[in-house]
Parts: sequence; C-alpha cells; structure tokens
Amino acid sequence: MTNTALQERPVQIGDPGVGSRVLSGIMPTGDLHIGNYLGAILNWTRMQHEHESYFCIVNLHAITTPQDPAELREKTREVAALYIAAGIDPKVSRIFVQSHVHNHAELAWILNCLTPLGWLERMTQFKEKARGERERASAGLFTYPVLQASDILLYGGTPPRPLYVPVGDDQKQHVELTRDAAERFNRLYGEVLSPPEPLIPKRGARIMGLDAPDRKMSKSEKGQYHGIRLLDTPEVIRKKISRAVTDPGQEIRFDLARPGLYNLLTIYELFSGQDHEQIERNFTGQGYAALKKELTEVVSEGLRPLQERYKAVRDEPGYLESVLAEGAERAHEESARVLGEVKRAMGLG
Ligand code: ATP
Ligand code: LTN
Repeated sequence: MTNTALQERPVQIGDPGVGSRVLSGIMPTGDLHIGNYLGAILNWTRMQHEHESYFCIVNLHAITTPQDPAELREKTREVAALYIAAGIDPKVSRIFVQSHVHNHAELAWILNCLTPLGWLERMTQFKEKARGERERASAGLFTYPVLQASDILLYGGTPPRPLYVPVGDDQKQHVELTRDAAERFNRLYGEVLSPPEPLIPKRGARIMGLDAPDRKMSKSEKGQYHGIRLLDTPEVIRKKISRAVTDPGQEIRFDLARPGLYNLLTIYELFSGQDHEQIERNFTGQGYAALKKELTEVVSEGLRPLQERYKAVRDEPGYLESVLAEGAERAHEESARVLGEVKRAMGLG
C-alpha cells in the first residue's frame, strides 16, 4: 500500500500531554463513510497514543430519531468493529457503548437543568434535523447537545485536566456549548468540570457528498451515489466515483471555485499522502477520467486493510463483546468519579 498519510503515527505513549484526555463518539445510524473516517476516526487513531482516550458509540443519541431495535443493535456492533478495524486499539483506548454507562444519562439530566433554552435554540444541527417539523421532533433531539456535553465532560478527570474532542467541523458548535456548560457549572459550583477543546483536522474536516458537493457527506443522506462507505467494495467505489459530480473546466487543480473537483482532490490528497503541488503536477495535461481512475485506486487500496480487519473482528466469536464489556467497565469507573464530584458540589449527595 502506498498510503503514508493514513498510516502516519507521529506520537508515542509517554509524550508530553500525559494526563490529558480524549473523548469522541459516532452515532450507530446508517453506514460509516469516508467523511467520518477522514474527519474524525483517523485523528482518533493518532491521538490515542498521546492521551488517555475514550471512544464511544452513541446509541442514546441515535434514538433521538426513531430506530428499529434489531438494526440499532447490529449497527452498534458494526460501528464498534469499524473503530477497531480503523486502528483504534482496545488495549490502548477504551471503546464502549454509551447506553452501557448510565452515568451519561444521569449527568445529562443534571446539565439539562442548568442549560438555558436559548443556547439550544441556537443549535444549527437541531434546525437541520427537525427540518421544519419542530412540533413533532422529540424533546431528546432538542436536548441532544446536552447529552453530548455529558459524554465529554464525564471524562475530564478529577481534578479537571486538558480534554480534547476530535471531530469534523459540523460538531464545533456542540463542543462550544459543552465548554459553555462546563464554565457555567464551574462558576456556580466550583472547579469541577474541564472545559474541552475541539480538535478539527486542517484537511478533511468536511468531506462533501459526491452527488452534491454543496452538502456534507452524511450517513443519513439516502442517494445511492452520495457517499463512499467504509465497507463498499472496489466495484461500488468505482461506480460512485465515476458518477461524482464535477465542474466545468478541464484542468485538474485545487480550485475552491470548482467544489466538486476540490472535494475529489481533497479525498485523493488524504488517501495518497501527496501534497497539492505533487498532485497537480501528476495530473498535468490529464482530465477527470484520469483523476477518477486514480482516485478509485487509492480509495479502494486505502480501505482494503480496514475491510480485512473488520471481517476478522466480526469473525472472532466473543471478541467484540469482551472489548465492549471491558470498555464499559473502565468508562464507568472513570465517569463515576466526575459524576460524584458534580453531585457533591450541587448538594445531590
Ligand atoms: P448523520 O447523517 O447520521 O448525522 P454523519 O454522517 O453526519 O451522520 P455523525 O455520526 O454525525 O455522522 O458524525 C460522526 C463524526 O464524523 C463527527 O465527528 C463528525 O463531525 C464527523 N463527520 C461527519 N460527516 C463528516 C464529513 N462529511 N466530513 C468530515 N467529517 C465528518
Ligand atoms: N453529535 C456527534 C456525536 C457525538 C459526539 C459526542 C461527538 C455524541 N456525543 C461526544 C464527540 C463527543 C455527531 O457527530 N453527530
């Protein structure tokens, strides 16, 4: 595999930053795609060696919109297996399911009582997801960011320490609300919670849909040619890339005025590990057909090891359940300390 960017592992256990924490999570709704990978998971695989890391499958967030129970259960395992396949090492990081650690729901209730409605009214994700059907959207969808704040703040440590949240750029507003919630709590009750920092990658923080370069690639988009799934076969990847929307003009270069091309080149950049200049040089005198062919190759090859590991994880009886049980135990232990401090500070002991 030629893929240096995806394999780069610049940090080691024991580097400065010991004591600091990382938490992030993904909803087990739909199929994970290369946007989730390039915007979030890839960063997790690097950060886990620098910080004590917690990676969660946020199934309580998933039920803010209706879910089929059997499918939810299966998707939860699928996402956990994909974390491992992508390079999250269960011996280094704690991988767990949100609903297995009841402290998340308990802190969410407490923070719900401290969060002004006005803060939630401003959240753009609610507006998008409720899609004008505000009256019918669940109360859970509205307070979703408070549950997310709880996921994060439970792992800030006692005493509070640096806390990082690696996410794509659509989650920035939620992490900012989490910071505000922590600061408000600390003003009211003393320094208990660690205000987190979002960590958003410079490249790949917002991969766009292949069929609509003006919309973020997203699990919940139904279009057949919208996103490349982590488990897509090379043939499916080829079809999707060959149909990707492009822009007028022949020359292959990073040009923000041509968003379809820019998106394809960004994906190429991240999977190939080459920089802009190299890529533009490689494609001099060539057109979209050449770019799409090469892109199909780097993406399929880049995902192949992940897909092989995914199969191995799913085929090993009992392995995934044991990782999740161990992860939940460690997460419970850690989060119980912060929750205990919160309750003591508020007189809930
Ligand atoms: P949904 O459509 O179900 O909301 P999603 O595809 O937006 O799903 P999430 O579960 O909301 O995915 O996101 C998981 C992580 O992946 C988050 O950190 C998010 O910022 C990141 N992410 C999601 N979509 C993209 C994208 N297109 N580009 C980069 N990062 C992304
Ligand atoms: N809202 C996030 C998922 C999420 C999350 C978290 C991300 C829930 N809890 C805690 C980071 C940290 C999303 O990607 N849709």
